[in-house]
Amino acid sequence: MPIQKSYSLILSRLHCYFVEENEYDDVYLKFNGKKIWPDNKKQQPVMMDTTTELDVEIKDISRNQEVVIELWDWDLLSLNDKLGTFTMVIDGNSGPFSTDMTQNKKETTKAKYTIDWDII
Ligand SMILES: [Ca+2]
Ligand SMILES: [Ca+2]
Repeated sequence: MPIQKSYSLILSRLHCYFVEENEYDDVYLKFNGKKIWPDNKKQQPVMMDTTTELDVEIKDISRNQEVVIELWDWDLLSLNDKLGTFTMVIDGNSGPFSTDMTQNKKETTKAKYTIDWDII
């Protein structure tokens, strides 16, 4: 991959292998303290063994910059729970890539997710 000044990180798919709650999690993604997905609603329900298309672009990422994406579960009657984080680094290799979620063990015991991503 040619060396560029900055890159865009594309989140393409979210795989759910195990949900935290019964039947489904109401998930959304955050980056730098802001919700970045889904666009037009608070959360997206996902069930076990499913893949959800993402189509998120995060611009102006530099080489070797650590990008930490948070996966949250929305709750109606209690505080939302941070299920875990995906840590990605653009290291000069070409994608596509897959990154497993690091579980937030304070609030999560079951959730297992992976994100597919790429660089442009
Ligand atoms: Ca929930
Ligand atoms: Ca909660």
